[in-house]
Parts: sequence; C-alpha cells; structure tokens
Amino acid sequence: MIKKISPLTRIEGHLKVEVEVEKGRVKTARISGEMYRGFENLLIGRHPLDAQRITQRVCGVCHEVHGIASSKALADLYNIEPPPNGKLLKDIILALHMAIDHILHFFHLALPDYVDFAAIAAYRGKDPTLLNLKEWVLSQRPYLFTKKVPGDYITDPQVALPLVANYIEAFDKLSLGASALAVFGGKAPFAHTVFPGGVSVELTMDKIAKVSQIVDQLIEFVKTKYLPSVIEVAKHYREYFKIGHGYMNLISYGGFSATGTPLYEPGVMINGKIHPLDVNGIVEDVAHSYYDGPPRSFKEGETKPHFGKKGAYSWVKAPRYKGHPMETGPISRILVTGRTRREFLAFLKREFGVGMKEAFSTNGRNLARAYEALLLLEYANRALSNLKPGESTIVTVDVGLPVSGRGLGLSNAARGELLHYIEAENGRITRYQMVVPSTWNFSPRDSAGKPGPVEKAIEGAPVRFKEGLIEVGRIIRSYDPCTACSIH
Ligand code: NFE
Ligand code: MG
Repeated sequence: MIKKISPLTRIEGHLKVEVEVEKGRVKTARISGEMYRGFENLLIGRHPLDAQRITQRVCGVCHEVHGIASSKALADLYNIEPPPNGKLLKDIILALHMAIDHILHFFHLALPDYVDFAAIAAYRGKDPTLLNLKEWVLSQRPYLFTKKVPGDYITDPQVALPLVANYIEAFDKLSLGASALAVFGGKAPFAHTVFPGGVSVELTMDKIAKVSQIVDQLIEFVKTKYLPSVIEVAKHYREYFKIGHGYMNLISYGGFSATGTPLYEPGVMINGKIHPLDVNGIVEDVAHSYYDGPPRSFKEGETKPHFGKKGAYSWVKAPRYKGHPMETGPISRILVTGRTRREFLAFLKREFGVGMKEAFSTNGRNLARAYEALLLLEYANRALSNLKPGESTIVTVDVGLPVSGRGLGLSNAARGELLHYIEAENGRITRYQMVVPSTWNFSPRDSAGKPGPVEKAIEGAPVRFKEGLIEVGRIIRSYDPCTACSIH
C-alpha cells in the first residue's frame, strides 16, 4: 500500500514523502522536494558581492547562515582574511542564530508531533499566557492543536503542561536571541553587517555586555527548559532510539575556531568509522533529480532544470561523498569531533543507558540538537570575551576590482554543514554552487540507486495508525527539514 504526506507542514518549502507500507512497516520511501528555486542560476553574471546578499535570502528560517557561508567563499575569492574581531563576530552571529534555530525547531516545529496541546484544557493555574492558550484551545480555533494526525500523543496534563509552558516561553527566547543578533548584525533576520572581510560594526563594551547578558539568559533557558524538555520527551518515547536509524555516515566541516580552540573538527564517519575530510570527494548526482548532467564535483556543477525528466522525482540534488549518502546536522558535528563525541555519548549513557548505535535515531538527533545549543552558546561566551573593542573588525574589499578566480566557503548551519562555491571572471560571477545541509539529508536516490539519508532512515519504520504516518513524520522532523534550503 502506498501512503503519503504532502505537504509536510511546519517546515520551510514544499516536501512530499511517499512510502510503500507492508505488514505495518515502511518498505521503501521516496522524498520529493517540490518547488524549483534557481538561486544558483540567478547569480550568474552578477557582481560577486551580490552573492552574499542574495543567497542569504535562500531561507527565512536559517537566515544568517548563507550570508556567512557566502562571505567565506568571497573572502577566498578576493584572497583576504578578516581580522580576529571579524572572525569572532561571524562565529558569534552564527552560534547565536543556530542556538535559537534549535529552540524554534524543538518547541514550535517538533513538539506538536508529541504533545496534545489540548491537555491545556486541564490547566488550573493563574499564568495569563497559559490561560490565554487554554481559552484558545477550548474555542477549537487553532487547527494545529485540535485537528491532529492520529497518534500516541502525551495527554497527561502533569507531563504536557510544563512542556506547553516551555513552548510559550521559547517564543520570548527567540525574540531575545534576535535582539542580540541585531546588535552585531544590524538587524535580524538577515544580518547586513556581514562582509567577506569581517563584520562592519563599531565594537563597544556596551554592545558586548548586552549580547553577553542575553547569551547567559539563553544558556539558562537551554539548561533548565530546552534540554530537560527534550530529555522528557525522549524518556516518554524510548522506542524512538530504535526508530529512524539511517546510515551511520556523517559529514562535518569543523568550525567555530575563531577563539583558537575549535569547537568542531572536520571529518567524516562512514559505516561508523571516522576518516579525514576530503572536500574533493563531494559530488552531486542528479540521476533522480529534475536536472540534466552526469554526477559532478561541486566545482564543475551546474543547475540546468529539466522538470518531468524520466526517472526523476525531486528538485533536490543528491550530494554524495565518495559515493556515500551522508547525514549532516548537530549529530554529525558532535559525533565526528572527538571531545564532543565522548561527552555526548557519556550524556546518552547517563540519561538513557544507550550508546553510539542509538545516537542514530529520532531521539538521538533531537537530543544532539539541544546538546549543541548549549555548546554553541558557551562557545559564543568564550568568543565574546576574546573580542577587542577599539580594534578593527573588518578589512575592505575593492569592489571595483575585476576579480577572476574561485572561492570556497565551508561553513555550518543549524541543519548541518554548508558549502558555497564561487567562480568569477573579470568581476562577474560565472558559477555559483551551494551544497546545503538539507540537500544532503533529503536527497533522492543516486545513479547507483542508493536512497538518500532520510529515505533510508524511514525504511523499516512502524506504521501503527491507520490514518496518517505519525512515526514517519517524527523521523523526518528529527532532521529539521528545510526544503527551501535543500533546493535553493
Ligand atoms: Ni532553510 Fe538551512 C539551515 C541551510 S538547511 S534551513 O540550517 O543551509 O539545509
Ligand atoms: Mg546546489
């Protein structure tokens, strides 16, 4: 029997999943990105610096990450290096953005898959915001809370109410985080101070103090609300350590190194074994995607759309590393890096008595994301204390320079590792290619017929409710899908 989710809600972009169900389990899955974007093509012929502004608009969820990745590719093209303050500020903006993106993912996008918000009807307290939500739920207006996919939701008010309260508080934390982003980014979303040579901000003690104070509040929220909420959900749904396994293949570019002690190391894990990263091993395959051409290195890639191509079923390309489908995300950075791998695995053992194999699961990914939010905010604090007010934050680029050459930017985003690549001739872009986290995770099959990482993770998933695919939905969401990004 073929069943589908289309569209998957609470994500950016248009994503469809079709599964073949046999004896109550998923046999095979196909994931389709359903809308062409064309950012790579529309950059051709433009001034290289336009790329940093335009690519930042690829997505409204991960709003800083493409700007920062592009600025790194452009710094390589122009052969410039930001001063220490400039590198620190880029790291701080990225870390702050990713931490609040993780909070948004868990509470506002994932939690409604686990908790029946109607439990708020039992609320007897005095908190005005919760009372407001109770009234809203009782009014039957909010589709999100009343018309749910059938499933095994948490309905016990004892468990549900604190989670719902944290869901509400998380909105305030997003706004708080955005106000810190605006201090160094000029505004949020879409920082307009980020340039190839650094960050154009006048660095003063009061700005550093303001951001630092917000980072402390976010750390408090992650420690006392976010991480405990994810742990609570994982304890309630222990079987999700066995659901959504996928390949044990991970890719990390390393990152957050401006303080001199990198938080993450570059590397790959293939079938559970770690190897050094070789960027030249990254190839994009379009056998089942709506584009023409053979599998090609990102350095030779192009984006020639061909809707309706025979055998194709997605606008997402299929990046492969030396032929392997690779998963990326907080879990890939954490498990590829020695120090964070040891610490995270010790945390999983302590809290749940599980190990490496169970880290590759729906719960494992959600826990890694919350764990990373804390790592990123603590890193942001270290980076803030390394800033030197009064010293330069930026070196400028001669925009009139008829630059020719190539530039590679390896960077990080909330959903995984992000690559931007530019080629220019006489001051005009001739090629621009992005290999984006959700492109790796949500890729379709490749020329060898190998399913993409999420397609693989869904195989074998239980389908326990006749109407709907709650288990499949939870697996997909543990990757924090962004179809806008994955197609770009
Ligand atoms: Ni549109 Fe994005 C992030 C990027 S996902 S969300 O994080 O890059 O691929
Ligand atoms: Mg691309």
